[in-house]
Amino acid sequence: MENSEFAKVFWEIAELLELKSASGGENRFKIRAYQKAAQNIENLSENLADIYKKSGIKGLTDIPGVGEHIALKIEELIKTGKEKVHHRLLKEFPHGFIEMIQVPGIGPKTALLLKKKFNIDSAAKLKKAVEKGLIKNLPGFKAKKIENIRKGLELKERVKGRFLLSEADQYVNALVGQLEKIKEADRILPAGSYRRCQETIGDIDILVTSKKPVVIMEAFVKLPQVERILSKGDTRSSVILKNGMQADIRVLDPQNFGAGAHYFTGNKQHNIIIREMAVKKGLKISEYGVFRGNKRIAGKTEEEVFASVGLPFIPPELRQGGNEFEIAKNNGLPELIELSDIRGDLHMHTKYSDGSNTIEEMVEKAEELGYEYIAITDHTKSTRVAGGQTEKEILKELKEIDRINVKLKGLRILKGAEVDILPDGTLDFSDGTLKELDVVIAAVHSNFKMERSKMTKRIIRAFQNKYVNILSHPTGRLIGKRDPYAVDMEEIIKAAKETGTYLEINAYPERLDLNDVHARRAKEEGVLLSINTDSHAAPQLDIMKYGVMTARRGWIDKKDVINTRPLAKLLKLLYAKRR
Ligand code: DGT
Ligand code: CA
Ligand code: CA
Repeated sequence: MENSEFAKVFWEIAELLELKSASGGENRFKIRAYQKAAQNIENLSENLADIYKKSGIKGLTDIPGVGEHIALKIEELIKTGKEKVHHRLLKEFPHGFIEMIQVPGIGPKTALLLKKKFNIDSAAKLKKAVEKGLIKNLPGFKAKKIENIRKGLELKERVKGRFLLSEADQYVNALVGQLEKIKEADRILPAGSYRRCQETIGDIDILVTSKKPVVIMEAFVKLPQVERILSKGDTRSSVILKNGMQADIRVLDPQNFGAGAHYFTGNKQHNIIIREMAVKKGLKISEYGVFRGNKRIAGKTEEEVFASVGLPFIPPELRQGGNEFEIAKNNGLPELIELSDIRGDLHMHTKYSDGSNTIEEMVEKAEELGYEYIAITDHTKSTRVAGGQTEKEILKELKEIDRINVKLKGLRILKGAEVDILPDGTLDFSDGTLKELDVVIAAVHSNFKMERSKMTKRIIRAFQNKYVNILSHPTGRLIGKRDPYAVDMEEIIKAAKETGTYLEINAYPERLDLNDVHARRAKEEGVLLSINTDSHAAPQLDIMKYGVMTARRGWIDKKDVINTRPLAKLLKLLYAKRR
């Protein structure tokens, strides 16, 4: 089982318990515990089953948010593939119910009500009922609420069948690990949207080179991650994995590695343009190589393929079928940022608000990553649900940071907070308190449905505060769950530039916000970015890679990012606005 499958079981238990609690009973605390465990498991870089194999229950309980109770359930899942509570709940509520409460805008109470009054118990039935205008005369169901449900259904439809990059990542790593064990496999390259680091992945494409394709095929369809075989041939096969994702595999002769890698990486539009360029030079490019007439002139490496049409190597993330060709030809490609360029993480939560770990535990993980600095940025008072601190309460945390810093050698903890931008654009901490902080992250956590111009003004007003350094998750979107709020990004970018405020690329897999397009626009306008994890538990500091991937898709260079700077330079950038 992959981590995302374990997580899914716990998310479902939480959701189903919530359903139960809507009809009376079940406590919040228990539900929250399941959610926390699910979230932490999802963002874990090491596989749960491996942890269990190595260190047993003890290894599991070392994971933040996983206590004895949850650890035993994980053990049960590993041993039997099932878990009792989950199983019992699934029997009690029809499966369509889970689907239905996952529609943005539908909570457990609404779901139960719809079932009771209209016998709606699946997303499909709900869609029909909304389309036909059947949902009416229900208490609390105003036109606006029904409109929100309609939008929620639409959003779900749009992302249907696509998976978060982080979820694909777990499967790709597992599959590649297995394929590497086959001695007939020469090179193994996960290609397609995964290699281009797109924020969502439709299916996984894996290229393998080998002199013995049939052996590879036989082994591939038998891998433990495979649920069902869609097709199986001598050089290509497609399967459905345990999480419902499709994976395509293609085997080519080793001499075709470069041409094959280029072809299967895409995107489609990029491939089409390259082929047109080749045709103009009297060449033909396919996954089998570059040809002049019947003569194969290149194809062993991707560099050769690009060179045949007069281009330098274009990194996969930039193969977007846009203006990468022109820019590459003029030697204008950026030197894309890499994970190893990151010197610290400026956004994370601890037990002082809604995080699972202490400051010291966050520090320990940061030291493991070789960071020079981290900023602790717990929530402030308006975000009550996330344990936001008052101005008085944070003083205790700041003192603790001082105490720990004295003891630390290589790493420096910066004092910070993730401060709420209130509806009128003021902040929920006074300047007197903000002054005590090294890093002020500002974020919108309420009133998402504001009108576009009002939301834009709200955020720009926050930029005008000289203590505000970084705008966190600038559009508030949650991939597949919540659309970005209406905001004029061009205005935001302009205002960021004018005020010396930095924009965040939030690395949380369902946020990736700024997205690639906005990140590129910000760079063009000379706005600096900060790539942060927004971690709520120590192991999540590892999700930095998804932020870096998004940055790379946004043509971002190490120079464009403040947390690639050594500490002294970073502090200069953070304090620049106050002068
Ligand atoms: P996805 O799976 O929807 O996230 O996106 P991709 O880009 O992984 O698309 P996929 O899996 O359909 O195909 C993988 C790559 O294979 C794609 O990026 C480019 C190449 N490819 C697929 N179909 C075509 C085609 O009809 N023409 C060309 N030139 N290339 C194709
Ligand atoms: Ca694909
Ligand atoms: Ca595919």
